Amino acid sequence: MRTKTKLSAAAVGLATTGALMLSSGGASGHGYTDLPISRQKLCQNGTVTNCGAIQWEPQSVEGPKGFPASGPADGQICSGNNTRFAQLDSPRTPSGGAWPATKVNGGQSYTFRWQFTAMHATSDFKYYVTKPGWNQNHNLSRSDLNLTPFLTVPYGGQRPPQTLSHSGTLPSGLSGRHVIVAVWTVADTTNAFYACSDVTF
Ligand SMILES: [Cu+2]
Repeated sequence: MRTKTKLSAAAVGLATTGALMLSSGGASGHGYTDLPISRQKLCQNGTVTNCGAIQWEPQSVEGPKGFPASGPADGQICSGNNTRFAQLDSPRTPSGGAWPATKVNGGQSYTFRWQFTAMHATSDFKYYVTKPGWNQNHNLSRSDLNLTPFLTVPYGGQRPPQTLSHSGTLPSGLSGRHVIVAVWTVADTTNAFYACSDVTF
């Protein structure tokens, strides 16, 4: 009897989870990068404060796919076109400082990492980086970026594990502060997830 009660409780729990998934469209929010650490993760872990709603849902930076030909508008790339996450687009944190930056070495291998709360069927992962002399004083735009990804990881429509790491070589010839834009393109929706990480070469 005791076991049966537990099973029933578990079944109710699953049903509730399913209902929540459906009510949020089933694809609203579900992954971010933590290596190098992304702006949304810095907000979530409290390193950067007063970020607004993103601090509760770093996995929710979901926007239209197809970057750079389509995708989020210039100035809204880091928020994936979500105005409620506009804090992520600003070159300054909500308290006015520079975004904390991860030290990286150009020309060397780096292991990028994603954390997923929903493992969507995936087309690929692509990584972009800002160009030498990019404008650090405005919201990130296509004109700031090398629009050819320095790393593409095809995923063939598979679902990733909860934590996914892959290695790639960081571009050489960059120095000082830059932004890496990671894009996770979902195979079976019109969307992708965006994560901006501040780095120092
Ligand atoms: Cu999702």
